[in-house]
Amino acid sequence: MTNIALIGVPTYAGAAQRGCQMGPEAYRTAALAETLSALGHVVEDRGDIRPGDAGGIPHSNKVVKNLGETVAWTRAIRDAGLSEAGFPVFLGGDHCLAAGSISAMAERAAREARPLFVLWLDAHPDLHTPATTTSGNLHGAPMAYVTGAEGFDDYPPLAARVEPENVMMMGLRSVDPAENARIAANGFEVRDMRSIDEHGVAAPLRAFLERVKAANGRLHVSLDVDFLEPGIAPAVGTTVPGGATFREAHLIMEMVHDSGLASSLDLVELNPFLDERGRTAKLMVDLAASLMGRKVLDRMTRSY
Ligand code: NNH
Ligand code: MN
Ligand code: MN
Ligand code: MN
Repeated sequence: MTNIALIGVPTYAGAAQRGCQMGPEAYRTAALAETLSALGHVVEDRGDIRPGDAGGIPHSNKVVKNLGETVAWTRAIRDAGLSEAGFPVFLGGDHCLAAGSISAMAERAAREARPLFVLWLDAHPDLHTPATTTSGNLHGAPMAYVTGAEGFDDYPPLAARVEPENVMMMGLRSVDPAENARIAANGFEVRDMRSIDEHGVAAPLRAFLERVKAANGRLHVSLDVDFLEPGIAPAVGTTVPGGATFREAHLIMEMVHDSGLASSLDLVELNPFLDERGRTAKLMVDLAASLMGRKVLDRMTRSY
């Protein structure tokens, strides 16, 4: 039994288009709390948080969009994460959310003198800085921030950074040149879609989980909807063909559950405006349920 806190983060500040701000309500409508409660967990819905004051940070510059707003969200999300004692599930909202959630979890881990590991499930590495982004969308930047890249002077200072070698990225298939350079220069463990196609998800994930365990680490899972094949998860503004299958995604969640190592989760980039009869929201809820212990024989209880 785990004490789970649902933290709604209705932001679209980092995304290219509106809609992600409806994500938390879509997860509630898809019965996330009830589904996790049925597994025997104690689930509390904290409701939605709000961004604080942007405090003089310009809203945008020539390239970067919604900078002040994103920074204000980052601070609010981090504070919300720091005040949780249990297992927080951050309901996005776009992936700029991870700047706050992961920095909070890294700080919590550091207080226990433990390292934070991150399992990053995404078509994209989100390794831009405000200086390298070409889209200007800050959902493309949280991983660079939490690993201590330069150029985030307007963001809250990091209490603890995540070591790039403690990050495993799975499912990458859309990487910009500046991000590629950052991957090459730092020690991120990358299992891109080519690698998954050749070797599957189980062996590399098992090895990663062993590393987390050996280091007595905490583990944060960040699940971007676009990790998944667009045919099964259409509700995201940045679909990329060739995504993870239903089977791969569930296997990852089940293996992480069996490891007993996960301590926090992001569900990000769901854009309910783009969904088909709630199927993506329901799939994300089912993946969260697999992460929290639902078994394979129980999971096919509804159709999408
Ligand atoms: N790298 C692109 C950008 O900076 C795409 C980022 N979009 C995402 N990331 N959805 O997960 O805009
Ligand atoms: Mn992302
Ligand atoms: Mn993505
Ligand atoms: Mn983008």
